[in-house]
Amino acid sequence: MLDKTKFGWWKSAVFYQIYPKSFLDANGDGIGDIRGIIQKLGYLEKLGVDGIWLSPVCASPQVDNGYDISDYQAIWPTFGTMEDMDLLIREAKERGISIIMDLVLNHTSDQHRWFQEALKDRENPYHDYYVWRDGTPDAPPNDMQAVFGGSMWTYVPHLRQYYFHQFAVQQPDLNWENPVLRRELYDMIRFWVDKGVEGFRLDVIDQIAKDPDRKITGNGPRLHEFLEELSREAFIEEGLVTVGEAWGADVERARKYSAQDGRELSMVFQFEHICLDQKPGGEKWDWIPLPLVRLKRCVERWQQGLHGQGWNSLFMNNHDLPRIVSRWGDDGKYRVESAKMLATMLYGLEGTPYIYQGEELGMTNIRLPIEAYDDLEIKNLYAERLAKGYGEEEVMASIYARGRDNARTPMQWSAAEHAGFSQAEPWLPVNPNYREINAQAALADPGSVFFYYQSLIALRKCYPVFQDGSFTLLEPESERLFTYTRSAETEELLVVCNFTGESVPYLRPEPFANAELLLSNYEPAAGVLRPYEAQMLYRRKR
Ligand code: TEU
Ligand code: CA
Repeated sequence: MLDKTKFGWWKSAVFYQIYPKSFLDANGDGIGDIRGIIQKLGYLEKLGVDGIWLSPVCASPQVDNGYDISDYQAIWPTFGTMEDMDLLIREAKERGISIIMDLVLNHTSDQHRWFQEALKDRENPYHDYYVWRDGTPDAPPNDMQAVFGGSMWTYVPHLRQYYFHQFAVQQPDLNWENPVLRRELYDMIRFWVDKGVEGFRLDVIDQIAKDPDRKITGNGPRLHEFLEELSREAFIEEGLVTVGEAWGADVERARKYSAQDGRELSMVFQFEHICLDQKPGGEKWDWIPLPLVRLKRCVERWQQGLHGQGWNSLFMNNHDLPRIVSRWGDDGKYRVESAKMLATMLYGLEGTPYIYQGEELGMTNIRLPIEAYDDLEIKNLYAERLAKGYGEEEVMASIYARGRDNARTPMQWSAAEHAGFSQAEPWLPVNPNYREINAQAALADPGSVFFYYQSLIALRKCYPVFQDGSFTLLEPESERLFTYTRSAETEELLVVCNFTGESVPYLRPEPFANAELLLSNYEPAAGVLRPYEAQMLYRRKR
């Protein structure tokens, strides 16, 4: 059992991300809820995870599915009550599962009381909780473009000012230069710690030190000063696990974020690896086939760059990303084999792994008619690119491959109607492949992706080399195989992954000729790796 009061307990932990809206609907309104999560704690305990990263459950008008918070200390009624949240925290803890809350500290909803006060007049005490610039209706302060499209500036006529928003118009940025605001945020965090929350995921945390006059959003000048204050004032207990979402992180910055001295965070989500299949000079919607050699070099840099100097998170899925088995595996003939191969590649690495709901079932992307999509980012992209003259087929291809709703279709629990997610029509269509791909079928099949993940999670707790072995990339130039070792003083791991749908000749390095096979997605055959074959081998050095 992990001692979660101790700094660093997360180094041998595996976390599971739940997108509450799509996890399980317990009250039959077609939307997932907290009672639904409580019903599935046994499932998560069986999988063997140590914590749940809960995407936002706080009060929100749901413009960005909860990443637009209107009250940090209230639960969105459709998700349930504060009593439900208290029960979830308690029931999870009884199963050795920590609740890690998603904190959105960069912005609020425009329906938040603070922003409604700020709109009243320039002298209102809450006005300076946000970022304002004087101006005239026809001339925003500069040409910065928001992540979800349009200008980053929105004009408020009665104030004759613009307010700044890196995301949607309904997500005004908070002004972290204001110490009174910062104190309010720290007090709010302590409210959740006092309720038994044992960690936090920090939404776009590298964007809080924005400096719009210099067109800076990520990695602003006071960022690490703010993070150190946040850690000092709010993340007081050394056992609190904190993971920052940092799209702009490189290895050097990540060393600062995750220096294992508690000054800032436990780790960050960096995105360099997951952006490698983005067309150079393009947006996220323009992609290229996975450049495997570049992926291997990227992983090598992050593994070696943080070894003994920081801590990696390990993920390839989340609520903003298409499903990895469709993206870098094969969601057709070799769906199970490739899902297991991708997991093997990830779980042999140094860092804390994060499973995104449904990843443990090998859930796949979906193709919907444009009117069925929910995500504002998809809708804005569709309108923007059609207006720019892109063909509809090309725009839909981008949405099918890269849209966030790929990850947000309801969790597939069984072959029952609506995949057992709800008794009612779900808020977003269920993937039609739920009849074959669902938890009930997986739990009845010893060869399922679920039991493969369960084995990987268990293995990581058995051998110290998973936590502290140094990383060495083998066959760096291979365009088909990703093989590496993790070496500790007395033990060594060899991870072998065939990233292609063809068989590839393969001979194990001599030291591993008689190594113990910890896990594989095939019955191994001498001298060859079958399509998407993965092997995890272990040897004692002496
Ligand atoms: O995401 C940050 C973010 O920039 C992503 O939205 C990403 O840029 C985009 O999805 C590219 O596809 C965080 C949350 O994870 C995301 O769900 C929120 O929409 C966003 O912040 C605003 O809070
Ligand atoms: Ca519900």
